[in-house]
Amino acid sequence: MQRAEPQEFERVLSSMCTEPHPAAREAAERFLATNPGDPGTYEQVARLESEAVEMLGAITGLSEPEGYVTSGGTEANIQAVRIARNRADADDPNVVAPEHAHFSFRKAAEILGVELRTAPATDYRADVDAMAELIDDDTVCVVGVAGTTEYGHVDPIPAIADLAADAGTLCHVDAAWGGFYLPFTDHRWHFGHADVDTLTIDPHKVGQAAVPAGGLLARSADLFEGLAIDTPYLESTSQVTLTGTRSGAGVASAVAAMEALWPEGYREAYDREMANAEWLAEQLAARGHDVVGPELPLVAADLSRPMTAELRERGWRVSKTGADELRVVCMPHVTRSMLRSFVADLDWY
Ligand code: 0PR
Repeated sequence: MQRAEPQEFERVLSSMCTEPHPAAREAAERFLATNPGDPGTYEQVARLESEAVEMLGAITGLSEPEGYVTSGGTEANIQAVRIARNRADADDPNVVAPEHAHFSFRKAAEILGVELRTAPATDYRADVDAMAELIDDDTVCVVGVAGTTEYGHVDPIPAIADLAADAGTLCHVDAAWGGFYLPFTDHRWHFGHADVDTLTIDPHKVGQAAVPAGGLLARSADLFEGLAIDTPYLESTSQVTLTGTRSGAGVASAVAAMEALWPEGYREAYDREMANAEWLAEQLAARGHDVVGPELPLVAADLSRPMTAELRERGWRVSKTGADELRVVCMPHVTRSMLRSFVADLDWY
């Protein structure tokens, strides 16, 4: 059998994953056979997980962070909804989110038997008044997105947190993708800026850790209590995670990446990727395309005709928004010279 190789990143413009930092790659390999799901047995990786949570807390304005390294943003969002559902005493629980909330909330709703109510957005951002209209006595959680999947926009998190507080529900922020960019912007998005209860931030996206390494944080330990399941035969007697055996490689690589990059390396990445996104937006606008953003390093553009198929023929991995716009995610592996040859290919058609 031929040795299989992963894809090259040189034409990947559609992904929210990226080449891991070299230190993250090395740490992942060292911890491949460890299981943070059994902290009594795998003590070193359990300690590393505490370090990961500490560092994620530093990034998100939380001085005594509670949380764990999830399998990704999907698990973190499911667990945030689970926390909210279990904590509330609602007969027919619902979650209120903007329409652009990631599809993982639809999975959460289905699995947990919670109704997902989505409100229309204005200018690609959550419309707080429209969200307010959907809240009732059975609302258990109000969601804001800090770095949307399709456009990279940031919802007005303080206003959403106020809405949640007024309704007596939890406020969850999904910063799965945006969380490692936002510290270098003026946006108000984290625990230190608003009464946020839970937050998703994924090291395996902009954090440059190996896959799988997502992150779920909570303002206080009691929020996790409602998730605890007894694990009688393990040395640790309860578990709050969704999965059992978990990736020690993900945990170790998250710590290694954050130690190497927080904060200066991430700041440099933000500056570089934002400059690339702005450059691409200008190039597309100069060619007469309607461009959305960039608010964070993600550009969406309504090309005069659909070209995704031709671009894919030429090896580009590009994605589309729900409204059929071209969507380019300027991740760390996306260089200016890649974008130059991408634009040259667009001109060719
Ligand atoms: N929340 C937000 C805001 C996201 O953008 C994503 C994923 C998630 C949650 C879920 O995270 P996990 O995929 O880690 O569970 N956003 C990307 C998307 O759905 C994920 C992705 C990553 C897609 C790499 C493609 C790809 O190559 O588009």
